[in-house]
Amino acid sequence: MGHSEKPLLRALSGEAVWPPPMWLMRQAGRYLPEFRALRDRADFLTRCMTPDMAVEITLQPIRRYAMDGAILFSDILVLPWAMGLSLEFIEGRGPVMSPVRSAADVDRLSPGRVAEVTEPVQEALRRLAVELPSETTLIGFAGAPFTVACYMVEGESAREFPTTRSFMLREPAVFDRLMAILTEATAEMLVRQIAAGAEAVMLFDSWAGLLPPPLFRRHVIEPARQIAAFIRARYPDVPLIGFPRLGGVMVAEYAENTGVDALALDGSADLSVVRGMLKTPVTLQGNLDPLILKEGGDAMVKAARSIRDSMRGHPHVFNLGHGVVPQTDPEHVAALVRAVRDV
Ligand code: 1CP
Repeated sequence: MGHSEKPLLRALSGEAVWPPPMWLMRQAGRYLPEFRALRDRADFLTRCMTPDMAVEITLQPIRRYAMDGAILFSDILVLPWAMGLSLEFIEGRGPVMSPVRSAADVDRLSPGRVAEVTEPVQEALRRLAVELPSETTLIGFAGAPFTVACYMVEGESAREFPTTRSFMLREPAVFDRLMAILTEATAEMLVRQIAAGAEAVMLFDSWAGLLPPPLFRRHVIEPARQIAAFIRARYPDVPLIGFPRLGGVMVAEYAENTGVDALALDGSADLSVVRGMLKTPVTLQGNLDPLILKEGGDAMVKAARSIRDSMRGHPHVFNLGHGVVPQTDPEHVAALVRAVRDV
């Protein structure tokens, strides 16, 4: 299938495709028995940095469900790790890093070594570009600078990231310096992913919703605008999906001012209302609640169809509002795929 005939790429370039193309955030993961089988063989970072494993895990949900998009198996925290920060994924606690909380800590980062350290990621993308079915779109990704900074300053996950937000307010110059390093490194990393075969890229700003409007403009919209411009200057035809999670009414400004091609929405957004807020049309992606998918049944089919049908005639990529939760029955995902594709 030619590049421009892939349903997901058509939708991301602004075409209303019916039924909408679909893929799911965290479509590769712990809810799949074939993922759990591999998981016991190596730790998380090893799986990300070993092309054989990253390729295999990326392909698992494609084989099972023929999703329209294959998102590379990796993690947003590979970038700070590649800059030299220690990183461990601890069962039940999530990612743990050595915290960055001073100018000296920021100066110790080594953005210059990222390209070399992440070479196995590019290798996985090159192999996937060859191995994927011809109608499937290969998606690269990165964490947005603010969300990655949250994990770096906090040193671990948190519900509200209080240390990071206090640090941002108390040490704005140091925080700005960290954001500048992350913005540049993220843009360069996404361009390398595209060079290796990614046909679309997504920027995950999972914690964007924590910021008040002036700081949302400064730390969410402005870095995304710079990253989008950097990519567009080199690859004008590769779509960028932005995900300012829980951004509320700020998502309209995000879509207008960043230059992203598609706006991914969390489960709290009403797609029709957001569409009405936008002056420049962008493709909308989303946004079934992952817990509705976990429960499954008729209620899930109804909720999915309601989202799908509300976007009929407009450019839409069907997805969840956040990642698949590990307790999800793989049969519920199969039922969701049928619900979205049966017309
Ligand atoms: O072995 C395991 O179970 C590890 C779980 C896991 C997985 C499967 C982690 C640790 N990361 C991933 C893969 C991953 N992470 C992908 C792969 C592709 C796919 O979607 O199938 C992607 C796109 C991510 C992105 C990611 N990682 C985000 C942004 C999206 C989101 O979920 O908000 C974030 C915030 C992370 C950090 C992270 N990595 C892993 C965990 C458990 C977390 C979240 C910790 C937290 O809740 O704060």
